[in-house]
Amino acid sequence: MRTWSLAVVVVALGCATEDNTQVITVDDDAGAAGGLDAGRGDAATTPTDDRARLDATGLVDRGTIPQRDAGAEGGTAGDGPAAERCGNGEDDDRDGMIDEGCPCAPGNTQPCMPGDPTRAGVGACRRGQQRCEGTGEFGLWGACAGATLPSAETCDGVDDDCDGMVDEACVPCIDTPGSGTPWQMNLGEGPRCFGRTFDSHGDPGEYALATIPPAGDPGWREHPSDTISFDDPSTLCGVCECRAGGDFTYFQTTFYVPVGATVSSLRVTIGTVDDGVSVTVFNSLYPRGIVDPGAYAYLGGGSTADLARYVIPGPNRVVLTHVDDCCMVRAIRGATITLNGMTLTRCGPG
Ligand SMILES: [Ca+2]
Ligand SMILES: [Ca+2]
Ligand SMILES: [Ca+2]
Ligand SMILES: [Ca+2]
Repeated sequence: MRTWSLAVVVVALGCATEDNTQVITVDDDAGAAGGLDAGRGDAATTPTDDRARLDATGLVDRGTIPQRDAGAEGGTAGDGPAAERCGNGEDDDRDGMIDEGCPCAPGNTQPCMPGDPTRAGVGACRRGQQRCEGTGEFGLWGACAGATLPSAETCDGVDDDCDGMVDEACVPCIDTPGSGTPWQMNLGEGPRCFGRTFDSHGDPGEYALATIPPAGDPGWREHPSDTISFDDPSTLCGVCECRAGGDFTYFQTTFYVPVGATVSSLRVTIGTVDDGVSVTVFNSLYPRGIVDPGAYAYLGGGSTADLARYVIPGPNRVVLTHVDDCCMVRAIRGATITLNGMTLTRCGPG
């Protein structure tokens, strides 16, 4: 890295003595190289090394390197590298060195930002600090340490590339923590009798005896079907009368909503269920979970009411509480979550 970076500067200086047009081209390359350095996180070590070598050869001539004809590039004047200015902690000429050649009082420090200074303070990007190195009356600015530079945008609620947009290009998708499948299943606590008999299968009152396991409960297991396919023998036969007891089985998934995305509708649809299911939404707004009055499906199947009002940016955990309230069938199949009319699928790579 040091050799390559130095080579660019030497080429720039060599051209500078011959042809101003060539200088413009090389200066742009140097700027791009500075960006790459920044991306790989080693920019902090480069400026000091290069600066020292340049100083030693007496080749520092900040007056000629930054020449630039913005008009010829079709760019807007002032949006590209300019002449290096002292004392601002910024790499004005984008040559990978900050305040190079600028005298300073040894021991002093200043905030600094490698690469594009306009990214500093935007999103995740933060300035670092550089120290004036040397002894005697004057020193030179050393490496910029501790800065947070732009990185590739990932869907995490942070503006990683510091362009002022959070999670741009991210779409809502299913991203269940610690699971290779969309759904996880938890068999819960087994059957219990209600002490009363409900009038209908999957009556909303039955779920009062259900206790949804926490997201990190060790009882969660990956469920192999993308849309749920559960069909086990009923545990209620001979234990509780029909609709007088229940065995609850839980299914959880988490979908992610990017900041800025509009959620106009959210429905959970159950293909078939015996005997019923309720849908609970958990997120930072509803850490204890919320069940809309329309968030039930009854014997047979069906869709919930629109649950969009409970959805927030970031992770949203959905738990299906399945109830078997009567011997002999105990099953649920074909569960999908539809957001803005589109069925949610797992988040793609990256
Ligand atoms: Ca510079
Ligand atoms: Ca500067
Ligand atoms: Ca992001
Ligand atoms: Ca961004």
